[in-house]
Amino acid sequence: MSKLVLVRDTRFQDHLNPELHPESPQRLKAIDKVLKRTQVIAEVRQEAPRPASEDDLCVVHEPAYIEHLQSDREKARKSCRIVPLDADTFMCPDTYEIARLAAGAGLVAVEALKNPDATSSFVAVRPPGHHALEDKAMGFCIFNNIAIAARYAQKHLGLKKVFIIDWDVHHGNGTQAMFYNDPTVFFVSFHQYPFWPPDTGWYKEDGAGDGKGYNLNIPLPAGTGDRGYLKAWDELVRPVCLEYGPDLIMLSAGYDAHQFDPLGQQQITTDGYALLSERLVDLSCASGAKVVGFLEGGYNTNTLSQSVVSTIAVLNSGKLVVPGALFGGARHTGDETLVKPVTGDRDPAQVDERIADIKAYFAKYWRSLR
Ligand code: X5A
Ligand code: ZN
Repeated sequence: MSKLVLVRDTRFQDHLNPELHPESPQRLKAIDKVLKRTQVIAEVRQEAPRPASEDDLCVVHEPAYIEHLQSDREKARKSCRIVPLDADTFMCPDTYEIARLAAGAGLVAVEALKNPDATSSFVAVRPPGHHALEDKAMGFCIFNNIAIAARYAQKHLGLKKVFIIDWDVHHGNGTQAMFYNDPTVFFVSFHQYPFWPPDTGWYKEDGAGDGKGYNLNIPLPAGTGDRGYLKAWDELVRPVCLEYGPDLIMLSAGYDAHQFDPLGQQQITTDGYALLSERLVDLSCASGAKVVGFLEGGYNTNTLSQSVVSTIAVLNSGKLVVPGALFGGARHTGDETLVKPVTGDRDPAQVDERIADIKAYFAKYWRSLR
């Protein structure tokens, strides 16, 4: 009885960054390996991706940007080289096609939710998407996969109100920018703050025009762990989401807030990601909206793969699946049958104060916070 549709493809391993770049094909190879070793692969339904059309992409991206990428693709092809799009983002000869396939995977995942048996879907793709702007590649991202799929869900499935939760350690600046004026897409981002990108993600960035109050940033200090994330979820995300009443919930699922991630300084455990995923199931049940997850960051291939598979297993079963039971001896936590007590934050008082400040600020928009 599988409730989750997984969209994956080995072609997503063909997007290459320069050597030693953290966003590597190994990330997806590791996820595939854990999906197989745990047998979770046999429990889910799989669908193949298809490339997004230029029209699909142009709903959120500038046509001139797409043309620019096409000329960069020619450059990469002629030189047989990896060409830079910005300081961190690169294009190999195959990247353009693969990035289109990654965006298209999201459309397949959204469409899969038409099936009454499917309550969720997940796209295990690269390149990631949440930093990509209308007219600019950024932070390892080329097309904004989740934004493209959100618009597609509204246009082709008649899902009017979309609630996006972004738990990648970096602020989802691209997604925020695309929906900043739009009350039909509510954007929530948890992120380490201050961090990268610089100068975005403060909670006073709360939307503009008709979209005022529909952009919720949850900037958390370095050292925040499971406790702080779960508390922010319970006190901010859950009430606001239920008051908003979405037709679809989308997740920018980055795993770089893990305690062993090389890029972030947050303290989420693999168990913490399982608990956050359980919260997502709860929100889906309570709101009646289905869930589609998109892989974003996460650069420790061991903890990335176990955390991603935990999310998939929890969404697929509709209840908490204990990572210790999934990974057994490969996860050495002592008692494998229990979720460990959640880890603390380095400075819980500072986290509590931040959550209280955000709650007080947002209470003017959402009565459930009063
Ligand atoms: C998708 C993602 C991180 C970019 C960091 C650039 N991007 N310094 O995690
Ligand atoms: Zn990230």
